[in-house]
Amino acid sequence: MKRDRARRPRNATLWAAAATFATLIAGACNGGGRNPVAPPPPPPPPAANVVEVEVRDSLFEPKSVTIRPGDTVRWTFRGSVPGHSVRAEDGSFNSGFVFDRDGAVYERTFGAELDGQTFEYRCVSHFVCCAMQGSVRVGDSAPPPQPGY
Ligand SMILES: [Cu+2]
Repeated sequence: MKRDRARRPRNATLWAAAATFATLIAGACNGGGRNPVAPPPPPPPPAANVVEVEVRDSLFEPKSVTIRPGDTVRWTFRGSVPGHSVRAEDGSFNSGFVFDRDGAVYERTFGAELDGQTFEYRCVSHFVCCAMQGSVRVGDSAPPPQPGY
């Protein structure tokens, strides 16, 4: 039968050829003889992060932060005079006057959909007198802020 002939070559030459072919195929498939172990899975994406900004009397420190998409910015009051705020120039976020005591916090998460955007913000009380302003750049492709932010 045709099927039997394909399975059992009739002589040693055919067996040798078959063995050589099998070795070549195996080598091609497992990287030339290395142990054929599956590659490790890709590393998980880095966990979302909290980036700290201090709200001091008349300034934000650091003034500008660059974060990864999905990160949260946490503004923490470390001043002595209450009455500060964090208000985005585009209106997308506004803390109100939450910084009424040392350690008071306002947080905002900048999701993946904001990748590549820059958010400039101000303290509404101390923008004119003290240029109390800052910026959040989401992702490395986000443009630099306007001067002063
Ligand atoms: Cu202020």
